[in-house]
Parts: sequence; C-alpha cells; structure tokens
Amino acid sequence: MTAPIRISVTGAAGNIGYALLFRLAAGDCYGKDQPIILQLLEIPPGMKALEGVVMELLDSAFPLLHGVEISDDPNKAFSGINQAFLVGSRPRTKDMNRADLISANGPIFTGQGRALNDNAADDLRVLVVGNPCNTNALIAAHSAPGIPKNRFHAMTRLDENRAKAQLAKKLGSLPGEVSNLGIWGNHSDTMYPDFAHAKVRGQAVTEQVGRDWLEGDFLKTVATRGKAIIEARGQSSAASAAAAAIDHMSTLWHGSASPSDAATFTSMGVWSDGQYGVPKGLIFSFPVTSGKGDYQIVEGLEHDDFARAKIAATTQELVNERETVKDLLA
Ligand code: NAX
Repeated sequence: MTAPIRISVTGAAGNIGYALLFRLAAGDCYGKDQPIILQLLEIPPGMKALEGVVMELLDSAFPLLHGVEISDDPNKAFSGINQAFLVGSRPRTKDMNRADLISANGPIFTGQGRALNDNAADDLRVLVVGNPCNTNALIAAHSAPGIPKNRFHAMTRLDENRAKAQLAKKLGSLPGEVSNLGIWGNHSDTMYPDFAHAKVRGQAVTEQVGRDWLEGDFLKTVATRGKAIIEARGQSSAASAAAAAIDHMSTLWHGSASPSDAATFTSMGVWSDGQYGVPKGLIFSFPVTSGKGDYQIVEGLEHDDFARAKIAATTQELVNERETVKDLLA
C-alpha cells in the first residue's frame, strides 16, 4: 500500500477545520488510495474541543486515516509534514479594521513559518486560509528561508468557485461548465474575478451576457458573498471554504487535469516574480495551471482598461498590506 502522507491543519477545532478534516480523511483531496496522517494544531483554549473532533474522526472509521496527532506546539504539529493547511487565526471582530486584523495575525505566521522551516519534510506545500491570507502567506514564506517561496500559497479558490456559481446561475449552466475564471490579486473585496477570459460551455462569457451585469451585479455579488453568508447564517462560510481548500490542494497534487477540475486554469495566490507588472515578492492571486506539485502562472492574457484598473487597485492594497507588516518580513 502507498505510504501515508502527513498533513497538518491549524485551527483544527474551528469551523473550517470541522468541515475540512472529514473530507481529507475520506480521501477527497489526495485520492482514495492515498493514506494520510493528520497532525492537528490548536491554541490551548481550543485543545479540549479538538479532542472531541478527534473522537469523531476515529468514530468515522476512515480506512485512509492512518493516524491523528494533536498539539498546541507548531514544532510538533509540523514535524515531518508534507502538506499544511494554515487555517487558524484570530477572527476579525466588529471593532477591528483590516489593518488591525493584519497586525493581530501577522505574528502567528512568523512563528508558524519558522516552525515549518525547522520541521517540515522537503516536499512541503502550504495553503494559507486564515485571513488576511495573502499577507499571512507572505509572512510565513519570509519566516521560512529554507523553503522555496513558491511553496506558500494563499487561498482564492473560494472566490473563483463563487464567481463560477454566479455565472452558471445566470446562464443556466452547471458550475463545471464554467472555465478559465481567474481571480486576480488579494483575497478581499478588491480581488478581481476576470470575466473577460471566462468561458461557459466553451464560449466566451462576454458573448453570452452583457457587460453591465458583469461589471455591476456580478462583481458585487462575488465580492460581498462572505458578508451575505454571515448575515444569513450568523456564521462565516465554513463548508464552502473547506471545499475550496480541498480543490486548491487537490489541483496542486493531481494537476489541473484532475477530474474534479473542469477549468483549463484556476486561481492560486502565489509568489509574484513580476508577472503582469505585479511587484515581485507579493503573494498575489493569478490564473495558474498546475502539474503534479507545481504550478505555472498563465502568461500572455490581455487586459482592457477596466481590468487593468481593477488589478491595479488590488495590487495597491497588497503593497499597502506588505508595508503594514514590513517589520515581520525578515
Ligand atoms: P474559527 O474562529 O471557527 O476557527 C479558528 C480556529 O483557529 C479556532 O479554533 C482557534 O482556536 C484557532 N487558532 C487561533 N489562533 C491559532 C494559532 N495561532 N494556532 C492554531 N490555531 C489557532 O474560524 P474559521 O471559520 O474556521 O475561519 C478560519 C480562518 O479562515 C479565518 O481567518 C477566516 O477569516 C478565514 N477564511 C478564509 C477564507 C478564504 O477564502 N481564504 C474564506 C473563509 C474564511 O473566512
């Protein structure tokens, strides 16, 4: 049988953790023939709840789950891991603006970056979900000088999935029939879902629906979807966020041609080397294709003035966030 891979999930007793762990253990990410060992990290107040989650994981008798370890020490939780889902972070409270959130969460990712550097396996891949995920991924990457920068990703797949769902609904198609919908920039309401290159059933979206809707209601609905879910549910999106995390890491593991991935390209927040004029060294969401374990930023996409202005705005926001945390970037 294939040797198990070690997967760490931080914030494992939280809402997203609760939705994510059971799908990982069921084989939804790495395949039905890939055993896994889960190494779960929480802060001390979360450990008791995490013990309960572990009981449920064991009670599910997942054949692929070859072990579960828990710890409140990142050095232990990251020991020998191949894959990391960095979900845990402080939620934004009503009195906090985005800059406060960045300052509150930044130090978590310096510590976790160092612990990954010192303890993880050589083939490590990291997905940062905890917000502000692009800048948290940047901090973690800087704190792990021994790990290549292209291993640190931020999750914008939920934004992509939300955008695909809206296009599918509008055009009476299925989400799986929407392709090449790239998210550009920051996982925040400045991100730009690039409808101009998107296709539904192989035909350009812009040939099937008016630009008024695309530039108006479509962008607004995608950008404010998280808020709408909190208003309706009383809690932030958790199951759809976990599904997007599975999609991201599954695409990276299996390649873009994975059966669960109808798109020719998908979106990942990754290290910029200056593509499309984005400053080098930001974690920026680009359209990517993925081979096994690696990705390539899609080159040569043309943007009109509308798209250029949107991409400039989200770039500027990430530059500002980087400035806010510059003391944490070793
Ligand atoms: P919860 O508050 O339910 O869970 C977070 C968990 O993290 C808690 O159990 C907490 O004890 C733990 N935690 C806090 N600090 C930690 C640390 N230093 N080490 C380990 N664990 C720690 O939040 P949840 O709904 O699960 O959301 C988690 C994060 O995902 C939040 O930052 C949230 O903003 C972010 N999201 C990101 C999304 C994305 O698309 N990138 C979408 C969904 C979500 O909003």
